[in-house]
Amino acid sequence: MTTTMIRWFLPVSLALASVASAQAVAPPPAPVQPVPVEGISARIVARYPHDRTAFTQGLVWYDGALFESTGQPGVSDVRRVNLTDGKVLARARLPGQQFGEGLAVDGQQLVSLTWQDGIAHRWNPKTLKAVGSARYPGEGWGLASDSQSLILSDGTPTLRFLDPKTFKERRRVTVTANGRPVHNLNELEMIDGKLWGNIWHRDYIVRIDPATGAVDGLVDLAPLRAELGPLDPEAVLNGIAWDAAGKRLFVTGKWWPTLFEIALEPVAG
Ligand SMILES: [Ca+2]
Repeated sequence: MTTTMIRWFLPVSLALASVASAQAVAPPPAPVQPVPVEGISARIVARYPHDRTAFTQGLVWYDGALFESTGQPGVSDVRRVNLTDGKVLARARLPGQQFGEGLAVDGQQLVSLTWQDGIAHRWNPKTLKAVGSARYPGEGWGLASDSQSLILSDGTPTLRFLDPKTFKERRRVTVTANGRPVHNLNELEMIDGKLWGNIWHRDYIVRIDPATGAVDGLVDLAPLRAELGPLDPEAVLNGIAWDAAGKRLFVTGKWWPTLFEIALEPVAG
């Protein structure tokens, strides 16, 4: 996978050449220093049942439990899930036709996005009762927290860092791999200071330096997808949750029958 997948990101020498030719009339841009992209493999540690009706948009581990947000109009929810059998222990429906999106932990509460409604909901994780909301411009796709800010993806290469209370934007970064913008960033997860993100309709996740937006790692999860057999074309990889206390990493996808615990290892060579 290493060569093929990393080649997909490979760059932009032509774009850089055209930038150079424009230097006669414009100040030179800051030099681009491509960051090497490490190939990472995923070893399957465990498989658990996953609700095949869950159009997974967000996945987090919090306080010893798995929480998931789902999309689609009229059926979107935020739910607490029993890891071992995949059963929904509790759920809160989103209002009306709101299309649920990413989910993150902020302090002792959960925060979930909506796709095009511009509304974020705040939840009590114990009761799954709504305890507040906030507005934001544009679309909402994935959400994660770095303990200071909420980090929002919207399908573009831009990540927005938001004040968790007001949802006011603090800063933004453009995610790039070898200098090339990375589109369709979706579900997110912070793990030990790095941000991990699904790429929508791709079988891999990327590791992002949240300070610069540079992708410095790539995990090929095609083998997980392959073992599930034929699925709906929209049943794509989407869902990363990190159990920091147990050092367990979970991934799943929209309408997937399985949630995987995986261990990441460098690709030899
Ligand atoms: Ca997540």
